[in-house]
Amino acid sequence: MFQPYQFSIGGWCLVSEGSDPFGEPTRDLPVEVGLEGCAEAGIKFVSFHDRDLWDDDASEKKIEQKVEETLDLVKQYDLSVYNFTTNLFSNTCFRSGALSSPFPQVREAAIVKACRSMDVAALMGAKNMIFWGGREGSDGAYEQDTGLGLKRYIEGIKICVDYALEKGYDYIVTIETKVYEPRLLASYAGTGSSASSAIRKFFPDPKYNGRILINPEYPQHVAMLGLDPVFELGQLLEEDMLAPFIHFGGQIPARMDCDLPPGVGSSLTADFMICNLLHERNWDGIIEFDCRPMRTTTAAEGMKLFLKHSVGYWKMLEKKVNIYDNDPIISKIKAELTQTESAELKSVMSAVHKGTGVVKAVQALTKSFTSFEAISEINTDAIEAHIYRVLQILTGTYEEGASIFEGTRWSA
Ligand code: XLS
Ligand code: MG
Repeated sequence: MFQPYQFSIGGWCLVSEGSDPFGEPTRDLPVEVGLEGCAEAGIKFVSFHDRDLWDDDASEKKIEQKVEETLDLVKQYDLSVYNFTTNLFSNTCFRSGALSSPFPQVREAAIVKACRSMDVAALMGAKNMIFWGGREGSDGAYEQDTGLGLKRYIEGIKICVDYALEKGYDYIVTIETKVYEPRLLASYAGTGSSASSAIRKFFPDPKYNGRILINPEYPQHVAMLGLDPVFELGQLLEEDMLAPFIHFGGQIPARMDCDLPPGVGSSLTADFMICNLLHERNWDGIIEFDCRPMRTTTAAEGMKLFLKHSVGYWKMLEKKVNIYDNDPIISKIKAELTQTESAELKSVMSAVHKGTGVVKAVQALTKSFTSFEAISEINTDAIEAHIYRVLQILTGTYEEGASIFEGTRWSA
C-alpha cells in the first residue's frame, strides 16, 4: 500500500529573515506565524539548532527554561520536535573549523557544545541528532593534513555518539553532507559517498550499526555541485546509510546553497526520481523541509503560502509516482528494463556472493556467449521511451501524450 510521507521543517526556516551576503534582512516574522502556518499546511514536526534557542554561552538554567518553553510552544500548535542539531559553524570561535580544527582548544569547545546538545536532544525527545559540518573543511589554506582533518572530524562525532550511548539516549546521529559553503573549497565527508565510507571506516563496531547515518539535503547539497541527487540517493539506500529523514527544498544547479522553496530553480524530473526511488524502496521516513521563502517575501501571508506550497509540491510528486506506478505504458517499458538474467549470468552472481567458483562460472558464461555484434543488435529504445513518458506524466500531458506511443510496442 502506498504510504505518503509526513513532513517536518527546520525552525530556522520559519524565522529566516531573507538576508544574503549582499543584502540586509527583508522580513522579521515571529516564529508563531511559521508554527501556525505549519499547522495549517499539515506539517507535524519541527527541528531546532541549539543556537536558534539560546546563546552559546547561556547558563544551564537558561537552557533548561528555554527547552521547556519551546516544547510548550510547539505543543500549542499541535507539533512535536523531530530533530535537534548543534550549530558548530556560526560562532566566531569556529572560524578555523570545529571538531576538525587544527587548534585543540577549538576542538575542545566543539566537543563541549556538541555533547551539551546531545543532552538537550534527549530532553527534547528528538528522533535524530544532526551534525552538519559546514565549517569542517578548508578555504584553501590547507591548514592541516586533510586525512588528519577528516579523522579529527569523524572522531569528534564519535566522541558525541559514545557520550550519547553511555547516557542511554536512543536517537540516531546523522551527518548532513554538503561540500561547499560556508567554506569555499571543501568540507570533510562533504558528500553522501564520502561520509558513507568515513562512517564505515571509523565506526566498524556492530554496536554502531544503524545508529550513525547520513541525512542528505536534496536537491540543494548535490545539485549545487551540478550533480543529480538520485544517484547519491541510490547509493545511500543500497548501503543502508540513509537516515529516516531527508532535507528537501529547491536549488538552482551549480550555485551556492539556495534553499529556495521546493521546485523553484530545481529539476522537476530529479525531484520526481527522488520521490519515486524512496517509495520504490519502501523507505520509511519523513520529509523535512530545509528551505525558506524567497527574499522578496516579507509578510505572514507569504510565509504561510510558502509552507502550503512546500507540502503541496511534495504531494504533487507523490501523486505523479502513483500515476507512474499504474501507467500501462510505463509498465511495458519497465518490463524491458527489468528482464530476467540468463542461468549463466545468475551462476556468476551467485559465485561472487558465495566468494568461490567465479572462474568456473565466468568460463561457462564465455562458452554460452554469442558475439559482441549480436549484443549490439539488442533494442534499447525503451530507455528514451521511458524518459518521454515520465515527462508526459510530470507535465500532466500523459492522456494526449499516449498518442505518440500508438503503433509502437509500448502502446497501451
Ligand atoms: C545547511 C544545512 C543546515 C542543517 C542543520 O546547509 O542545511 O541548515 O540542516 O545545521
Ligand atoms: Mg539541511
